[in-house]
Amino acid sequence: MKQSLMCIKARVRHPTDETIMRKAFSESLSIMALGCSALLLYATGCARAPEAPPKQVQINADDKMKFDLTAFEAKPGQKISVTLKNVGTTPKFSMGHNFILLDRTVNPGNVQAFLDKASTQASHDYVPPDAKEVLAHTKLLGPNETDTVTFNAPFVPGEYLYLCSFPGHYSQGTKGFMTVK
Ligand SMILES: [Cu+2]
Repeated sequence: MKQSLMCIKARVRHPTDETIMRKAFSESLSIMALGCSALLLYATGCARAPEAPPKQVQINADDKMKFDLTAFEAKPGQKISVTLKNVGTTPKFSMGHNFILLDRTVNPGNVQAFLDKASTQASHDYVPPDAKEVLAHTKLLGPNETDTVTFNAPFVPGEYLYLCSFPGHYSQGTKGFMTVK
């Protein structure tokens, strides 16, 4: 019985559609009426953990070409909003910063190929157009500028490299990992 009540609470906390909610509620009630079989609860999906709430991540980039946040975690599929701020004072054309999240096929051992490709794309904020390894990115920011990108974390657990692709910045420290687990 306790499990059924938890199930109802979990659904109510994330109402996406009132009709579905009501249906779920009445379904749960009839299950309880049936004798609260654990097997039935499992079959209706009530045993699944509720979805992780959205997560906000703030990263600052400075004139020393460093990110102040070099690691953060995400749950599989979690909605993530990354806000990048350029806290430096050097003009954008010589010290712009962006945030690019890459697929896990890209790692520190092979990232140079991506950086080389990105370095030729100044007119695209150093983001290669149609690059399939780019999962999410902000625009290129000048001093005091801020941009937010919202995306769903991949469902595949692992380490996802993020970086600023302005030429030369990766090797100085504008990089980090998002760990999905
Ligand atoms: Cu940069």
